[in-house]
Amino acid sequence: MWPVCDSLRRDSSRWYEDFSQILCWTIVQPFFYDARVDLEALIDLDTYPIHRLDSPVRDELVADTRAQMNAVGCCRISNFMRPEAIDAMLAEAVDLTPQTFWAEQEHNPYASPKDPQLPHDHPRNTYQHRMSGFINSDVLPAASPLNAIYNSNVMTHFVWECIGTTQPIYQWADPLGRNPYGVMQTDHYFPWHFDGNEFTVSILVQKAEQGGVFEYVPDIRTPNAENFERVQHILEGGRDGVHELDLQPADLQLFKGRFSLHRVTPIVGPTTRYIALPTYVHDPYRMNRPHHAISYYGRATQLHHDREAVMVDGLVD
Ligand SMILES: O=C(O)CCC(=O)C(=O)O
Ligand SMILES: [Fe+2]
Repeated sequence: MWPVCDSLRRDSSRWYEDFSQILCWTIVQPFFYDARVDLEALIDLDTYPIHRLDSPVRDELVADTRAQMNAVGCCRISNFMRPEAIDAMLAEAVDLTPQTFWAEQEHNPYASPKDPQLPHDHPRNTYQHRMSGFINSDVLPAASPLNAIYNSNVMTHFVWECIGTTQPIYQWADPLGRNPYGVMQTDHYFPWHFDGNEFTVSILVQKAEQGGVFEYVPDIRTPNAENFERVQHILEGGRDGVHELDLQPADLQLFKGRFSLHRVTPIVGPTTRYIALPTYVHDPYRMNRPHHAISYYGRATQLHHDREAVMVDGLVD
């Protein structure tokens, strides 16, 4: 695969043999490589060479995803993952299912407490029934394929380019919500909400027989404007501006979860829907607010409480 490196290795002394790999990566290789992560085994790098900064295919891919993000606040890259990686993720998720935090509760789109100062039909006081689960990030084993994707700087950089932002993005500090698996079974429903983190990648691992469709309203709020009126319209069943994305296993989806109201429609049929959810943020220090962490992931850590007061934008949550 690397002709220059291979010829160096063939003719080399033992010392060179030992260090040629490092030299190849650090000197000869003209593009990114994250030495800790075997991306080749996880992502279809032949079709999507996200590690090759010099690749025109990568340039086109980034341009296409940015165009999708600009048009509809969301993008999809079909068959991004290798089938073997999806098999490994499914095996991991099934294995960890007994450790799922199942939530059956009412919550508003902001995962925040009620506000008695506001009218009862205000979006902050509009609670919808949620039944769904998360395999929290902190139960993933060290060798988890989902952790491998999330820990890849190549991946973070690629996501950043697809978003087309001038601000840096980071992997999230939140120990529970940073890269969980979402788990939904028969009749489960994940109602309209905003995420605490700005950007979410979704990798569908197993699709429900029917339902379990991701719906979203792109950029319904901005960092300084809640747009409660439009949010209320959607909560009351309005469909203005609602998009659907019928994600397929192995696709990658990227969306702006903090600014796009979104939900997952009820699951029909006996097949569990599993989805991997790596998240990205502009401020790597901040986490979900404790109320949000408790209602989504079952608990809040001391860190959630310590960082509760940090504000990253002008939004209520
Ligand atoms: O399951 C999905 O497709 C989206 C999940 C989601 O919105 C969330 O975990 O906040
Ligand atoms: Fe979400």
